[in-house]
Amino acid sequence: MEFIKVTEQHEPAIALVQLYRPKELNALSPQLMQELRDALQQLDRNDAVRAIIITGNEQAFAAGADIKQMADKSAIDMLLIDQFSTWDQIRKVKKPIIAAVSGFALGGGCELAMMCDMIIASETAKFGQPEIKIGVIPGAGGTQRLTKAVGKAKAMELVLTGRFIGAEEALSYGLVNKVVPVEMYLYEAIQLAKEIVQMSPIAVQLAKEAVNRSFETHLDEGLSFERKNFYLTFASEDQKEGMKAFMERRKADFKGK
Ligand code: CO8
Repeated sequence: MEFIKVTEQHEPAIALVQLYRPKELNALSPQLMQELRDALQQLDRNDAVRAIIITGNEQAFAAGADIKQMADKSAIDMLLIDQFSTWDQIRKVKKPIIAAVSGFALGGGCELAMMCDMIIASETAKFGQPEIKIGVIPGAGGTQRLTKAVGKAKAMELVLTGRFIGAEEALSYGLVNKVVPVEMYLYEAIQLAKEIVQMSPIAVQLAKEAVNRSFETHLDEGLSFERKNFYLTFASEDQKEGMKAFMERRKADFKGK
């Protein structure tokens, strides 16, 4: 892989995926996105991995889709290149994904961070959907996920003006989970991942799926989906172990079965 660096055992059960196109501020070219998709799919299949962190570098998480590679394309070129199928495949990853964001998370970069399950931001992080400034609109979920995350008024403002917001402002809107000094953002993301990997991976997967379902459906259907996933946890050995450990006043040892 040229633009993605994967460290599978960064910490036990935690994989670190780094976007690595530093000179272009990690602009999300089709090749980078395909490599990211391949890396995430491999990690999703790897039983030793229970949580994934996606990060960039201090300067940029990602400054958006690669404008230079898109500039002269026609609508039909874009349709045929069909970059969004890669994004759709990434969306289907079952394991929890944390975005560790420092610097620019713009356009597709902001959309990629929002596609992750949680965002840890450094104080220097800047989020925005500046597509409007180059004559287009967000295309990888920005109008939908940003609106769901921060509400209509702010989403409309950010999408129509293209202005960036800092990490604290993003925190105040509920876009990110936590803001920490720049030297801590990766560490904080790892701490969060470490908590999650101690849980039953089956329950984590079913919970992630159920939370995500709330964005896609109305309450009745969402509750029914949640209930079925809840029942399903009772088919796992981890449920027996978790409840037994509670009664025996010890820490559960979840095997992912
Ligand atoms: N695409 C390609 N190259 C980029 C991008 C980008 N999005 N962003 C930065 N770069 C390159 C610059 O061209 C420059 O390279 P070079 O020196 O060879 O010209 C290098 O990265 C450094 O950038 P700057 O010199 O501009 O650095 P500054 O610190 O002055 O500015 C900014 C940083 C503010 C981040 C600025 O680079 C910028 O505004 N970038 C573009 C941000 C943007 O508009 N993003 C949205 C892109 S459109 C999009 O994401 C649509 C998503 C739709 C779905 C995706 C699937 C198709």
